[in-house]
Amino acid sequence: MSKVIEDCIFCKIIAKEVPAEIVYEDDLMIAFKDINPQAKVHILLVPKVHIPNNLYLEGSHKPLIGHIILKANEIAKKLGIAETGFRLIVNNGTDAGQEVPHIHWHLLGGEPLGRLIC
Ligand code: D5M
Repeated sequence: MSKVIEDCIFCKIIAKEVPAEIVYEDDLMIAFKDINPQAKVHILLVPKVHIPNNLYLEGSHKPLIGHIILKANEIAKKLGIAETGFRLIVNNGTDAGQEVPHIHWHLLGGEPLGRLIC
């Protein structure tokens, strides 16, 4: 069981203290529907360990990151958005608009998403 960080909404979802529409879960991560979807399909992929954002990742997290990125493919297939395409996004810090300081990957798809400048 991961340590619940007080006031972290994602830690509370992981601890089942706050409900969420979970689409996948294992020992390392959880995936659930975003409460404020920005696309037809909008899933958040969240490690169970509390890591605030990308800057806090360490070498020891490499297997965890690989696991989450590969699970994104599986979840995209399961939800029927793999063939038409999807986007994986991580917001880091204030300028990126990160609201929840527990690292997470946004998995977006199910409709044309528009083109990003970068
Ligand atoms: O994205 C944080 C995302 O987390 C944002 O799209 C809303 C979502 N969110 C916040 N609270 C919840 C709960 N309780 N359930 C599901 N989704 C939630 P960021 O990249 O930090 O801006």
